[in-house]
Amino acid sequence: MNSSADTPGASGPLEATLASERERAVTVFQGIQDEAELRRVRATFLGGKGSIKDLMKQIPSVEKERRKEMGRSINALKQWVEQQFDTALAALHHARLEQALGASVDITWPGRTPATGALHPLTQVTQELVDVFSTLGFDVAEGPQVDLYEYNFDKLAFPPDHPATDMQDSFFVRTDAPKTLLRTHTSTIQVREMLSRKPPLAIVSPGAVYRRDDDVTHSPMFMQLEGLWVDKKVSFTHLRGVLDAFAQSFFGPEVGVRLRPSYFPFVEPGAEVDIACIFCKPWERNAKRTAQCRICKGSGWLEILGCGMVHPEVFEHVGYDPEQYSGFAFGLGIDRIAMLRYQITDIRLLYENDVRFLEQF
Ligand code: FA5
Repeated sequence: MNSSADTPGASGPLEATLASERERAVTVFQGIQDEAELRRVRATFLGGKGSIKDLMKQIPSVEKERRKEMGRSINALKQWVEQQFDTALAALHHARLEQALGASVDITWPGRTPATGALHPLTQVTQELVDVFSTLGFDVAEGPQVDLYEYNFDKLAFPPDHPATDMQDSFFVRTDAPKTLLRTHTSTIQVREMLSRKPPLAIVSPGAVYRRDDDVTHSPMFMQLEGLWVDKKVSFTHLRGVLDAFAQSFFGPEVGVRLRPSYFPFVEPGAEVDIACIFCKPWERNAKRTAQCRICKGSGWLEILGCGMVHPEVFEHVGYDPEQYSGFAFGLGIDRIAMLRYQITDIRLLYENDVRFLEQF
């Protein structure tokens, strides 16, 4: 045993306390399994109310010539206690480490998959759509979600009394001049691109749009992808060719496309586009399955977008010569495409951010 502490002769009560505290320090830390308990015991010696403080306080009562020696002995005791404590603490840490290293690990257990994020289904579909149209030669254009009323309606040849221009249908930001609103469709990009570029141009533009709609297939905020191709001698046949190529590349090579006449103020002629139902697959000629299909309601067709040849009045509004140039435009609902692809029956699921839903994609 190290006896760096002076062993005082038991010539007085102070010396007796020093000797007994020294003995106590040898045994008292042994066998303690808990670090907090070790520290509590240490404080009984070295704390503010510990025995060593007490001993210090008693020095003035010792004869003058022995005070120095007493001070040294108390300091030696202090070091001795620290030493005992450090040894006990190191032993405790060592025992804990041994225990941790000794614990057996079953390496046959399946690993825990770390939670990873993923792209939102609408982002995935948007990226795929952009990929398909990029392959067909379209650039990607972007524009603001708050835009001029003029670009959203007037330049696209909407008559002033068209129901879509009503405050009931659109979210207005400014109702005084210049009127601004949350764009109700991505067709604003047609105007912006044509005002800023000379033809020829071929662009697609995905983005969020807003309308006062809210039910299982209509959301107040939703996503559209606009397409526009302007050049000399662009014809309806080109439009048809691009739509066929897109549908077959995106939905599968068997999927047919049909166009039905429709009206949009900024195209002439205009059409609504259906694809053959990708759920009952009418091209496989299983009439019974098609008749019972709940998705296409037995028709064999699903509506996916609106399109048409750019109206000459729109060309005039953006400074293109309609005698020289022609073009086609289309606008598809990205939410609708995502709902078809993943068989989602309520559009609101796409905007609720429920991880239990989103982690399926
Ligand atoms: C338009 O918005 C036209 N701008 C499309 C267009 C562009 C036509 C270029 C011709 C030339 P429409 O209002 O039909 O058209 O909307 C297009 C698609 O957006 C719809 O087919 C539908 O899939 C989707 N859509 C419309 N309203 C909502 C809504 N509230 N929630 C989700 N999707 C919607």
